[in-house]
Amino acid sequence: MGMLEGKKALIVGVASKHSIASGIAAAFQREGAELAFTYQNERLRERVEGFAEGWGSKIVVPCDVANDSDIDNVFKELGKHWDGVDIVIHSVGFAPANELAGNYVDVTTREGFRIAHDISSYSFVALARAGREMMRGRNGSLLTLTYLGAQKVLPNYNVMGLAKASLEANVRYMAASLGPDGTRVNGISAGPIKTLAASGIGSFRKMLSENANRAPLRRNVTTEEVGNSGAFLCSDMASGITGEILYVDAGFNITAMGNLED
Ligand code: NAD
Ligand code: 0WE
Repeated sequence: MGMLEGKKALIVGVASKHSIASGIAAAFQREGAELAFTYQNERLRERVEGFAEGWGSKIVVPCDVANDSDIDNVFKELGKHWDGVDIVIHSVGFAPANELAGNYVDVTTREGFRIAHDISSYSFVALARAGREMMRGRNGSLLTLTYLGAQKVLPNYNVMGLAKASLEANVRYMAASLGPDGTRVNGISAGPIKTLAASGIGSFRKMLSENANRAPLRRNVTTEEVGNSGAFLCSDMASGITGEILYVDAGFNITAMGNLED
């Protein structure tokens, strides 16, 4: 029997087959979960509907997380299909592109800071509040995706590092708030993966090879590996884990320096 048999999961953040959310969806389907999806805008609608069908789901709802009524509407729509929700996956992050290149102090603006924190961190607690009643008392769990840039300085990650630091604190405050409902809240800090969100980043290829060379496993991680770890964290196998950030990064975060092999 699958690890997520009988669980109903909402997945926010599928944009392509390379999305981390797609790796999560594939693992969740394999483990027996029933799935529902959101898409950010009309441009992504048909694509996400097609993916959903492939994962055996007919529940596909629009949701721009910048919009309060979109967030409320997601759970209204889910209520038409399901009597409750067990899992919410938040795999969304955004900052204006011009803030993700160049010297941090020079390129960071009030508006870019606001947008990065709104889309990448506030949206997680907003989804949790909108879904709270449907999740209560089901041993449910919420999961978000974060990055090492929350904890350590990395070139060009800039204001996204602050937004991810906020998101990781959000995981802890949400875990304390929702614990009495029986709902767990965790994050996965994934190593770098070539997704759409990474495709606009100059020198991402170089980052990937530097990462692989320094990581204890001497390689990068895949969306499948992040999906499998997500399935564990959202399953009853992880019933004692909440407020935690789990690194799924081939061990990169434990190192202080690259290995000295050429
Ligand atoms: P992706 O581009 O496939 O996914 C990002 C998603 O965010 C897209 O589906 C996009 O539609 C959605 N999104 C952005 N703004 C939104 C809005 N206003 N409303 C609704 N949805 C919105 O890229 P990904 O790498 O799969 O990113 C998923 C998560 O993983 C992000 O939080 C990212 O920060 C995190 N992450 C990525 C990496 C990496 O190297 N790719 C590493 C660690 C963490
Ligand atoms: O969290 C991320 C991606 C964040 C992201 C990416 C974009 C590109 C397109 C947020 N907003 C935008 N806005 C856009 O317009 N990652 C962990 C992947 C990533 O992004 C980086 C990285 C890594 C790794 C940006 C700079 C440096 C390293």
